[in-house]
Amino acid sequence: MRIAANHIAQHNESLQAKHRARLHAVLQETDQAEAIIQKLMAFNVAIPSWALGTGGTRFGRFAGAGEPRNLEEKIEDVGLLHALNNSSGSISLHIPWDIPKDYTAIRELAGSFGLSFDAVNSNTFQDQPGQPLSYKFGSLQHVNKAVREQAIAHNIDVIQHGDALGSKALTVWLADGSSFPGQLNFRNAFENTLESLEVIYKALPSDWKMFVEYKAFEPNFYSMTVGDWGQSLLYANKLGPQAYTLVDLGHHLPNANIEQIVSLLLMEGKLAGFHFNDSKYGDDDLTVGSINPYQLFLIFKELVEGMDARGMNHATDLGWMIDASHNLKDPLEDLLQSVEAIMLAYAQALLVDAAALKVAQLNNDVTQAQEILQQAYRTDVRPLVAEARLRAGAALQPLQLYRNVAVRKALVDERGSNTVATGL
Ligand code: RM4
Ligand code: MN
Ligand code: MN
Repeated sequence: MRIAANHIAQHNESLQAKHRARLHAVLQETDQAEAIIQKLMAFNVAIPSWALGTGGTRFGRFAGAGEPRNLEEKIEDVGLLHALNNSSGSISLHIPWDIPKDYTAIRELAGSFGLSFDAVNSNTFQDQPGQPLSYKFGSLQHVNKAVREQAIAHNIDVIQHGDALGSKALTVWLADGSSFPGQLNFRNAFENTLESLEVIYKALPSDWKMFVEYKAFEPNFYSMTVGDWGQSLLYANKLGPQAYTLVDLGHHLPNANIEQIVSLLLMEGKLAGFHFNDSKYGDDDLTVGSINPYQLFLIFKELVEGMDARGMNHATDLGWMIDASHNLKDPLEDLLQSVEAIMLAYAQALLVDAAALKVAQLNNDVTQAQEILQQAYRTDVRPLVAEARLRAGAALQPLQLYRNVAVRKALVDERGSNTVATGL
């Protein structure tokens, strides 16, 4: 299904007057509006191929209706999102959940929706049917070299799939670790993992990056072999200039100061991948901005400041991706909400008066520093984000249009109500 351009135009027309009035109000708050709108128009967040179906929990999975049945339909779904918001212009594949059969046809299909392929993700946290050796006790860390070699070969295979599609990065997230004290030797697990990553690193095309993603716990509950940003940074530094740390917002221990982590990784030139989601307890993978939007804003403030300090391009120098998936909402509605939350936090961060904040910091004016941040956070930037969409030919209110044209019903009519997308 594709959303007809005239549907978008009609929708925008009907909301135009209200939008103008709202935009006018924000323009009174800042003289940066035009620059912010331009940056918002350039900004894109990749959609993970595994978030287009309803996610399960370990207790069950309640498939939604009209879920994409194959990679082609997943691309079509991301195309819908991108048509609605102009900010979802790429898709991130998880292998082997989504193995492309015909690269040229898949590239053409994606191109017809204005989409490209973001980082590819390897999967050595599950055993696949017919796989000779099990990952039950880890993959790249495994005590048995043959298991490590199998996991290395899989990662190299993933690079090849990604290369054929035009991806430029491999994300390695490992479930490796231990669930009981004494189960493994920490140093050996680290050394095996590093040695395995070194082989994969050597297989990277020269213009590729490797993202080493950390996670504090789950599925292992005593130790994770890439458990925090310090460990990820150790691997990335030892591997070389093409290796970086990836921050997934849900992968920290409770109350971690993620904005400080982001700031220091950027300072070291070692942050390159980002997974957005929200959580209250652990790796909850909830809709971005649904639990703690202020924290999201603070993280974006550090991202903007840290990227500017290094002269980085906000839109292209970091791999921005949503990594959320849950079992209640329509996945496409959920993703529209996540992208919106990201754009809002980004716009708020761009609104921060960096020069005034610097003065406040140099004067130890704590009250004023807080005022400056909250002034930006409390400004209603929704009209700026909507204006960026309007100018790009997307919808003023993506979710509203999605519902008005009954996208899900059309997908159910096309695909049926008993479809199950591959993924978690
Ligand atoms: C992990 C991690 C990875 C994602 C898998 C599905 O917790 O966030 O990025 O690929 O889940
Ligand atoms: Mn992740
Ligand atoms: Mn996760």
